[in-house]
Amino acid sequence: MRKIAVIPAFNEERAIGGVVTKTSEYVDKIVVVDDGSVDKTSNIAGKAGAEVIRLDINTGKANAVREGLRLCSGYDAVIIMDGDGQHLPREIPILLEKLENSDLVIGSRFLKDATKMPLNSKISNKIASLLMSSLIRQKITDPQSGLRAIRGERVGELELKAERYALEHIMILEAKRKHFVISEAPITTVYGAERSDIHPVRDTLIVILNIMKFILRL
Ligand SMILES: Nc1nc2c(ncn2[C@@H]2O[C@H](COP(=O)(O)OP(=O)(O)OP(=O)(O)O)[C@@H](O)[C@H]2O)c(=O)[nH]1
Ligand SMILES: [Mg+2]
Repeated sequence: MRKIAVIPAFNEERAIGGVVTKTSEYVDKIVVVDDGSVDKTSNIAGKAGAEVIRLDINTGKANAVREGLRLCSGYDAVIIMDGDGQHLPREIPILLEKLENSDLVIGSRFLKDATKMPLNSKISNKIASLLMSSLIRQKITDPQSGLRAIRGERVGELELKAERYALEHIMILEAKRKHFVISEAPITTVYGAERSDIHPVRDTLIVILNIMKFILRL
């Protein structure tokens, strides 16, 4: 099975080297997408062995992932993971195992011990979970999770008409509309000193707007 990982990374010079090195144990190729980082993210990712897509202007996580997915044809499994070190590359095989009977596997922090998750994240995740589960009529415990696996032959069916952090939600909605088999796998998320680029108000509004556009097929 040929496997590729797509890692969006924006100003992640502290973590990206380790993420690429560890991930390379589990996949055949790694694509890091860096759009407009002002630090050494691209350099470090390249030295660690990743193919780097470098865009000059920051376009957001959704666009970064879309760019990375363009390089995934010919692979049987596509892993998408964060570049900030919050995901454990050694858990990739857990997702790949689930992918044998699914088209999209979402790593869920709530199927494992989530006690270390900050309270605001817990609340926003719970609300997102209720909303997304009712929209697709299937229980999704962690719709915002960035660690996923997609069956390679189906990746091209996803348009991913999303902006910034709406990517995760829109991917689930599009997958359901295209009759993907969606499942979840338990994963760990590391909460440490990483900084988040999320602007709570702006990014929540973008997510809501993107979901509304999807439902109205705009
Ligand atoms: N290329 C690119 N990557 C991005 C962009 N925004 C976020 N990312 C990456 O997407 C991943 C997740 O972003 P975070 O800001 O950590 O968001 P999160 O992990 O969902 O949220 P936290 O729990 O707050 O950390 C990280 O690897 C970021 O570097 C962007 O505009 N461009
Ligand atoms: Mg993060």
